[in-house]
Amino acid sequence: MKVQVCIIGGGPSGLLLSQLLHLQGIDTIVLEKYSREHVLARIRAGVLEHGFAKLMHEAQCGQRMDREGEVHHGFNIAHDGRLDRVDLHKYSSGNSVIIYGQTEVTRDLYEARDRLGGKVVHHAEDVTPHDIASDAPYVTYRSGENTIRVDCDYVVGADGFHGVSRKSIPKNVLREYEKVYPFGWLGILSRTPPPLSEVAYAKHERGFALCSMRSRVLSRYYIQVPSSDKVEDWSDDAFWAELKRRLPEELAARLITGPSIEKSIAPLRSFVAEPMRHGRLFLAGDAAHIVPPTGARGLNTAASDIYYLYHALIDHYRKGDDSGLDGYSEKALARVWKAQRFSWWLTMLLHRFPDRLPYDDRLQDIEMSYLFASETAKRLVAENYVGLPF
Ligand code: RFL
Ligand code: PHB
Repeated sequence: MKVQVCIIGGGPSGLLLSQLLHLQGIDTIVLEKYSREHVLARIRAGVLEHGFAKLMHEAQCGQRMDREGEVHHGFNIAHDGRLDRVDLHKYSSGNSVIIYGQTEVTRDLYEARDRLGGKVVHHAEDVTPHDIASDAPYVTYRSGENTIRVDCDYVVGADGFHGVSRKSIPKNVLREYEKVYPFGWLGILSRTPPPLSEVAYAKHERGFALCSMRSRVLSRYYIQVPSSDKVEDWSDDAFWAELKRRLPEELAARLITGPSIEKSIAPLRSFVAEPMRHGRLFLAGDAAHIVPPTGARGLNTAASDIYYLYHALIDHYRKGDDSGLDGYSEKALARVWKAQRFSWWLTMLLHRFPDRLPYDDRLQDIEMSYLFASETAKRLVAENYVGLPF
């Protein structure tokens, strides 16, 4: 089989790129290791930048997001028994974010791929890129007994943090930067109304907490837990009790609890791989970088990679201009590191670190009071939270 672009990974990055390229007449195939149901069962991002939403529209996938997503003009931070608000609209020149789950984004992309007859292979096993440093790369995968070869002009590695693409870049070329945090987020989804109309992050001496949502009737909550904790350690009752302890009284009193419909622990990690291109292989999204979820940047940063790559590939095929492809890694990484900085900063501000010094506690306190006393500080947070320009 021969395609122009072979995309490894059928998560949001891979599907979005294949849909955008297809609409421009560029032929792609998406190779996904798992089933569609498995991909759609992962509960992840909830907060989308307007730049991401624009790209979904360009991919002709924005209609349901417009109908069902909620535009939020601000978010809250609970600390020291009170609730403060960052007015995104005011401090980012009228911008906002959209609350629409990654599951729904992915579902819309799959449906769009179906409508256009896009090639998406599920259960693609042992996917392996070959000859990526040559002018004739190809990818092989196994389907049952058969090994299938896909010849292509370019390979895109959109196969997430644990994928194969990054690993196929020689070790002497790849530099990896990593910071692993000594805690994770235990998250639950519950069919209950959220306590506030906007997302609320909470800093508390027992640890971080987050009240988020997917809709007016579907809530998403997280609490910081030690890395050693297991999901089985936490009953729903224990989760709700701990969440309530970490929220200001007024907010805790508004919490409506119910059975969890999903419960999982996400480890917290910052990671960047450089460069994001080797020969004819381009990395995009979580395959190249991970942020702790605190700043809601992960999927949004994946979208900016896709934006740069999409335009670079159009320039290549339409105009024979390779400057976009040549500059991809540098351009994408410039924005990736800004997202890293913001996610790291918000993580440091809001979490309880097991090895902290009294000095660190005081710094955290002064950072928080400075944030809400300074118009400039609020502007910085708002500008990053709504997403820096692509
Ligand atoms: P994904 O979603 O991991 O998809 C990669 C796909 O590749 C497949 N795959 C393979 N396919 C073929 N061969 C192989 N060898 C393969 N290995 C893997 C996988 O099965 C999968 O389908 O990466 P992608 O597409 O780059 O998307 C990235 C996002 O998923 C991620 O950045 C976000 O979920 C991060 N994130 C958030 N981002 C935001 O922008 N806003 C948020 O509010 C937000 N909240 C979150 C988050 C991530 C979280 N977790 C669980 C880490 C909240 C949480 C709790
Ligand atoms: C979520 O709703 O899952 C969510 C919201 C904000 C974050 C991270 C996750 O920073």
